Amino acid sequence: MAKPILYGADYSVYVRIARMTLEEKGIGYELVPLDIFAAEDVPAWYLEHHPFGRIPAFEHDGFRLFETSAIARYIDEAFEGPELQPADPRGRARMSQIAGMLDAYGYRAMVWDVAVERLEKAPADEGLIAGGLRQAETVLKVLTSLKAKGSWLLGDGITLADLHAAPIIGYFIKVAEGRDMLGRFADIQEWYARIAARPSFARTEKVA
Ligand SMILES: N[C@@H](CCC(=O)N[C@@H](CS)C(=O)NCC(=O)O)C(=O)O
Repeated sequence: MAKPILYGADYSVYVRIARMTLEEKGIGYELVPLDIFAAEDVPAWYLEHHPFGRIPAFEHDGFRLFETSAIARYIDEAFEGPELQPADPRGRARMSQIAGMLDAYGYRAMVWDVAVERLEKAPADEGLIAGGLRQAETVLKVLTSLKAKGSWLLGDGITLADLHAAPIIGYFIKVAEGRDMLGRFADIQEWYARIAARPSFARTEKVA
């Protein structure tokens, strides 16, 4: 089978979700650099891979995909390696719910409104940060309530839910407010320490 190709940049949390999935499956892949925030417009050729100009986009043997959850599922189902989705319908539904919740309510608030705003803006918009923190707190509360017993979000086996959550929370805790808040959610903090110790996490760390 041909090596899959991922288009994107190592700073992106969504690219990291897809890369962690490839790493956990033990699949070699090519990362084609695509800096979506470069001063120049998104190149026309890339819009054929992702018409909305976001990263990542994925390609395997001529099969093209965008949307990270779809990419992660394809990687899990099309390749040999450890299974990263629960076998039962309720576990799968929970997995999709967690990824969907993080996409809809977690990503913008935790990554952009809190972390990017604090790290990159001077002066930072404190109202935006405060709103982001309020939403982040709800996300962490819900994650705590949805977390199953066991090492991982859905129980004893690592799944795509863990791989979806780790890069988003990893970005959130780049800033003190994020670290302080995570510290108030002991179960999620312990889970995060566990996933941050995976080789897939270290191997997808942004190169400085
Ligand atoms: N729904 C998309 C979201 C991807 C996404 O938003 N990626 C960010 C980087 S982490 C991006 O490309 N942002 C560019 C922009 O907002 O213009 C997915 O699941 O892949």
